[in-house]
Amino acid sequence: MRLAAAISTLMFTRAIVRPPAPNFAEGLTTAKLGAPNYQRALKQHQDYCAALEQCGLALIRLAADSRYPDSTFVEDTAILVAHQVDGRSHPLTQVVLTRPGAPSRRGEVESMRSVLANFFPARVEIHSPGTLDGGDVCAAGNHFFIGISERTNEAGARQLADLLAQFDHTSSFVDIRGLSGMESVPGTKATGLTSQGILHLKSGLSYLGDHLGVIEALANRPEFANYDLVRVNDEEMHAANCIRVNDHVLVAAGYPVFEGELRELGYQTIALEMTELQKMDGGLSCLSLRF
Ligand code: CIR
Repeated sequence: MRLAAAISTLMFTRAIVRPPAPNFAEGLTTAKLGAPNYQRALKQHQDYCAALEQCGLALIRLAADSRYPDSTFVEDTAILVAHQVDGRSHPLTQVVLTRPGAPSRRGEVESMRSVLANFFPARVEIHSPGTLDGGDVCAAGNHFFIGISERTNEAGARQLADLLAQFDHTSSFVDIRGLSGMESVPGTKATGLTSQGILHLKSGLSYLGDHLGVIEALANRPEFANYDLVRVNDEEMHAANCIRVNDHVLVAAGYPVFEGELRELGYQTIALEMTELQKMDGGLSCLSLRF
């Protein structure tokens, strides 16, 4: 049996979200797509929130925080390591507060610490010299893929792996530094790319329940050999950052080949306009913390 088929999909009941602040355009970006339109970004975020609610989630809506222009990308600040009871996330879920690789984003963790304290009694954190962004952590059932990237260093990845082992979860590292060849792809609509490759592991990898969605540049990595893959072609690379939320998969609009393949495989998709968030290297996964 293929490994992925043996993994059950976690049912989520809640998500933490934070809208973009008015100075959203002052955040970090490598995408050369121009400045985002703030009103459109807000609308795209609202539509995203509505889609999460359509999937059955109750939202914990944080106030926009202009101290941190990238703070709408809440996923980067914490890793939620789920314990399941009857297929649902349980209060025993472990929380790992991250230490984002970009110094301008480190302060985002403090407010997340107090929000998460309302839900989870125990929290641990990544310490210096480790750095870790949530966007580099892809949970696939009880196994976690941890990207080593420009944001997540080996010390941070190792700290997380040790914590996961304490929580009875396994992990493997996927080094995405220097992933080459992407910028030369003609006509690519991909963002989330640095001059070396992808920004975060989940810019190129998603766990769908029965499959991994993965960009071509990562598809032959031995770490994924035991999984059923849905390959994302080079022109649609940005589509790889999609999220399975209960019975649906949220995908970025405008990537018909990938979305069509998901539908053929039986996934119910919800396509969402992401253009303004993509301009700041954002994708679907980074806009919420789901549990
Ligand atoms: C950053 O560069 O940190 C933000 N502008 C984008 C973060 C996107 N996060 C993610 O993919 N997990």
